[in-house]
Amino acid sequence: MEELLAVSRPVVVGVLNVTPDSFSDGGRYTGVDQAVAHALEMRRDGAALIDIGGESTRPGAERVDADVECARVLPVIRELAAEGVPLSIDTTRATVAAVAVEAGAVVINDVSGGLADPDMARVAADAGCPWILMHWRAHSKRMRDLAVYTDVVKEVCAELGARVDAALAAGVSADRIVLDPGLGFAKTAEHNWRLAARLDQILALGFPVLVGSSRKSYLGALLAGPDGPRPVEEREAATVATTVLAVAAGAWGVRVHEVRANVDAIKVWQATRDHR
Ligand code: PMM
Repeated sequence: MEELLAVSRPVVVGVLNVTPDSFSDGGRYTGVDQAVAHALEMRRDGAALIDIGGESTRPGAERVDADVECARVLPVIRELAAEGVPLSIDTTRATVAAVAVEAGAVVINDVSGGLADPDMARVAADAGCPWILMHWRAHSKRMRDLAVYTDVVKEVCAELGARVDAALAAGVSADRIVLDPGLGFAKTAEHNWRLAARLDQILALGFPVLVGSSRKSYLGALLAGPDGPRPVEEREAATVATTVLAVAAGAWGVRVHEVRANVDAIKVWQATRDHR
């Protein structure tokens, strides 16, 4: 995992939701064989890490029990780990993170940044693996009500800083921490744009930064036509644009559904940078 955090930046993280209800790919990869095949395809396309999640975090989503989450992710993690695929487990539950790491996941991606489960910091410290701490305020049912900020950039930085302090106090080493502004989580479109525009402020906290903008609804709203928001599967070009802007701003990585287009775009940015 050293190379993921240190050398091979920017990292493209491929999304693998083994859920029936995620907003973009819900229901498409619920069978183990389909999920494994899709992950291997994303690896071939250049994903450095595959992020596997068994609980939808879309606004308004119902929670599922930990055993359902485990039953969804573990068989897929075991098969992919056996193939040598680097995996992160996208969960807010410490028990799920612990068994996922035992099954072969090498990164914990916690959209609550350790807030949802007080045991997560200990599990991350014990595992000694990279821990992605995302900015979050509440589970899906309540997050819309909490999208209230006076200065979103300042408040997200302060709240992420508090999560970092809690992680360090629990024994997580600083060089295992990755931060994420949590686009779409307790944020309006305006909040997402402000955060995307001021990634430098998140980077100034001193940790690698992951950005998850892929196909999110603020892109659908930006591209809306007379029939309403642009459908999820037609937000790819906009996603690629956000990827280029994020890596140019210094992001460590991007979390995306369509790996190939985003890897291609990063190559274009890298080639241009290398010819300066
Ligand atoms: N977004 C989603 C889920 N997990 N993890 C991180 N670190 N950052 C994100 O922005 C993020 C995430 C929701 O999107 P999905 O339903 O497409 O997975």
